[in-house]
Amino acid sequence: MKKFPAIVCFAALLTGILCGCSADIDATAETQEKEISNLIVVGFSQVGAESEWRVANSESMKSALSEANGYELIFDDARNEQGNQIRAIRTFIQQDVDYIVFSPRVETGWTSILQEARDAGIPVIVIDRDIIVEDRSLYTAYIGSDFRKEGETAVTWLENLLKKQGRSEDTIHIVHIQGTIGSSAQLGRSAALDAAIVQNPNWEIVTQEQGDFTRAKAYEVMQGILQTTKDIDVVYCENDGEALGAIDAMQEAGLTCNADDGVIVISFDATKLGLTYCLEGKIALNVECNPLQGPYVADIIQRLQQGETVEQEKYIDETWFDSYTITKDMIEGRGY
Ligand code: GZL
Repeated sequence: MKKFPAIVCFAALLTGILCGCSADIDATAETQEKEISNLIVVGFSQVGAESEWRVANSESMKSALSEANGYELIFDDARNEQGNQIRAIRTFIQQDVDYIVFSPRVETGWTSILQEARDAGIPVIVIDRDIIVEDRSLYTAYIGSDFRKEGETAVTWLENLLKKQGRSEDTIHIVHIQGTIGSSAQLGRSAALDAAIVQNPNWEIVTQEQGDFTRAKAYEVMQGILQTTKDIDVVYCENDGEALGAIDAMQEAGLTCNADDGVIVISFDATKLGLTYCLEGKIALNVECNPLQGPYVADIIQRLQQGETVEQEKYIDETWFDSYTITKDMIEGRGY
């Protein structure tokens, strides 16, 4: 909310009450109460609650942008619909929040609503997944992951494992379960596998299915695949939820998921649940995708409040884990 000195607000409120103006005194009082509160009002449009990763991301934002830290956070769950995100952002504009933050479900379709935010003079911070807009001045900062790099980490690890196993010339049958189509996480992770297929002519994509980053959908599509073939060497899942769903279906069909003598399952996110499957050997490789972006967003807002300029793109450092080196302590020491 745009701020007025407290004494001015109080005087206006007192005048309104004394002259017995209409019923909008309550609204005036409430609005001015908020403005007197001096909290930084942040409207946050979250994609949904589709995965453990997403839940951790929401928790990170809520704890960083808490009232105790000087914020009023207006949190909206878009239930995995871009239209709901656009409506939420428009509402934030009408509420004249100080900042808009959103994790875009998909990369495109944001120009118009971001122009509305700019016309209203409200800075926008994009987190997690990236967006594609011609005019990058439409948003102030992006903080998230380099998804193509995550995918390249995965395919390089797979090339090295197959070399170690003496399978560099073997035909490798790969099932590819993609995340939400059009999201930068899916586009980056898929692009890395597509490029690796060109580099490794002995790698064969058995099928490419949409798992939408959920355990339930991946279980369903993997069940369908197993009706047609069990000649599978690798399952490349674009997040932990999908990996768990695919493993559920494969184990029900009698397949073993293991890097040495079973199906090699590759996953992304490195949530505690995903890393537990790694410790059990069911997930061979888990590439980290860090959801703890709340503190980064708070830092960006504080710097903007001080009139500083901030870097427009920031990728969070990330690592990877595999079933050969993961330990229980490593898992217990993690923040999500
Ligand atoms: C990646 C994030 C993805 C996660 C999934 O930054 O957008 O969305 O990999 C989540 O778990 O659903």
